[in-house]
Amino acid sequence: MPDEKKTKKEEIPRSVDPASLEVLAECTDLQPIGTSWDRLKKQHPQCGFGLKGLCCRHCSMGPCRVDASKEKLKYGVCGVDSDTVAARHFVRMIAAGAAAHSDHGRGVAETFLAAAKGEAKDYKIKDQQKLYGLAMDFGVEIGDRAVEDIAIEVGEKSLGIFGEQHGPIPFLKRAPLKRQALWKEHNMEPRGVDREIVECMHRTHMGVDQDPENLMMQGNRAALADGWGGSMLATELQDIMFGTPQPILGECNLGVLKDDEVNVVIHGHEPTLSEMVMVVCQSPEMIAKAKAVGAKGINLGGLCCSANEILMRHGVANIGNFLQQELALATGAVDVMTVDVQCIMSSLAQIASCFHTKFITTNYRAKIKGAQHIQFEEHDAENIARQIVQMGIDNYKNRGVTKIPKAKCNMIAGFSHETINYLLGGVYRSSYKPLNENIINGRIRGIAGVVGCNNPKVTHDKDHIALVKELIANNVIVLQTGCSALACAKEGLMLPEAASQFAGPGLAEVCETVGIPPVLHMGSCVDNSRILMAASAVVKEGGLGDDICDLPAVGAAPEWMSEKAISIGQYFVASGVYTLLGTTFPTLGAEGFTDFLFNKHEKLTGGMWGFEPDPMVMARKMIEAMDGKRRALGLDKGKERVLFDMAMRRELDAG
Ligand code: NFS
Repeated sequence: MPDEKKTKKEEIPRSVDPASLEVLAECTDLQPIGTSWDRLKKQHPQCGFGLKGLCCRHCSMGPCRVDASKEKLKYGVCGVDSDTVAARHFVRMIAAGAAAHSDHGRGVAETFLAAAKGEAKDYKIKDQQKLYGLAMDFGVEIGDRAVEDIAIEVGEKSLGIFGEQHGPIPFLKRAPLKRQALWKEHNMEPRGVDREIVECMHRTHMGVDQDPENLMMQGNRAALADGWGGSMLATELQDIMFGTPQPILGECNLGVLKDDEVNVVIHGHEPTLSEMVMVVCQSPEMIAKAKAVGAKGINLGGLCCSANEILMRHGVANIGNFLQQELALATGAVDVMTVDVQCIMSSLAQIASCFHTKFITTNYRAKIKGAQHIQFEEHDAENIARQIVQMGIDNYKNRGVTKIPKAKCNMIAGFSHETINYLLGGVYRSSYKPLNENIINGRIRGIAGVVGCNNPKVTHDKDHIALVKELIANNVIVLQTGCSALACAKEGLMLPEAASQFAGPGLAEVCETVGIPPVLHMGSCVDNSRILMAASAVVKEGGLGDDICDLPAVGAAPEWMSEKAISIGQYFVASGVYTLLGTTFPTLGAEGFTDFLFNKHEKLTGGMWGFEPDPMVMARKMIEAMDGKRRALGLDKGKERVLFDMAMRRELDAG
């Protein structure tokens, strides 16, 4: 049996964020439900088998606890061993994560198609160039056709990709040629994400696929169908409808809530409603209504990835990341909060009921007991948004005492991969060449993608910040999304001046020359697909090998908690990136399978998983891996290497 003492956590500080600590100190009146930290404490000791991936409840002969190190528990009732139990569980996590991203993507595709057909009049095509780019990806004729016609065909093709039966899905072509060949060779090219997820569920059903490595072939396909499919589609279509992000100034942390304005808060993931709420909050008519009830105006703020979406496109204030959703309500200052899908704590309706807050669910997929449901319909988007904002205005007068912390921080968000291209190369010569040159000459040691959630098992935001600070101090440029991005933004790492304050001399010099922070906010979690695009662009620029696995690039999710993080990590691993999790790793009880993920997988895709709970050690492992890639590229010799320009390439080809 798992040792109780070992699973019992010592008390650790709940957060490093002063605003969160301030609200937590006052949070004594949320009983019986409390905060996630309170509930985690009550859950201790947590199930040791579950923690290590050794609990199987896929059939009613179980639940079985299967542990190879215990004679009695070597096999489940059906004969399954620990490696297969852990592998099945891991593949199901990938399937669930991929489903979440991709069902979001499908919702966006449906709104996009309705907008193109004129059935969702409140949405427009904002980025025509990107639409044309997508049309070319899908083989949709452009010619002199009307934008709407092209958009309809692109929308239909996009929707079709989710259910694509034969594959490979079209965005795989965006990867470096060598990567595409590797996927083909290993039969890893995904079909549509729907099909890959169904196959994950089939293979992990009792008595089907019992070979952990074969199971992971399917896990890889499903994850790739997410990263290069569902998630990438979500990002592309959102950019076309709402605009491709460009660097923009924003504010973050609980201190953005306002005492004298109506606070409207949106939480969740899908930007279709939040974009409309933003439009409505800015309308003179609604502002006048807010003033009529004694408020100075309407203050819109976001939480989690909904926040990232409207922050990076419009600079809308960002209240906080995953562990701050309960704290936002606990300030007593939220007049209305809407939630759509994903990462919404089940406690919110109860916490809202401790205050005057109206708590509204908006997606039929995600209803919550105790919440009011207002179904969001794309064809009536603005009206529904107006109804929600009006509820906030009407509720303003019911506010009791508020406890809004002062702490907030400026940040720059909105670094899409197109913007990075443009910033680095300039308007006439947008290119990743300056980035590649600076990696080659050693000013920049490598690229890290640091992403993912918060988890109350570790001190809120601490590991994100410690890891990212250590990386930039060692001249590693950091690309971020999701709640990790928000953690570092609150620490001031997403400001240009962070370069001189925190970055090593080489990285600081590059950032100061270009005018960017050393830590770049690339968006929400579906926007991890932007990091895939950036990595592919760096490979294509030349001089750093010919596949993603050749790059000095590493991924990490130090405070992860969601199944989406597993899907994201797996599509990075399948794309050739060494990717580390912090906090915990869900297969550690299954030695053979974990060894496959942490070591042997590299032979398959050039990428593998790692686990390291200490952020400083994690940084060291990431830097060592980057240095290893630099050595393999011959970049450790210290001599200036010359990037091949077109003339030199032609000469080479002729020779
Ligand atoms: Ni990503 Fe965004 Fe945050 Fe984690 Fe949840 S909000 S989609 S899953 S917790 S980063």
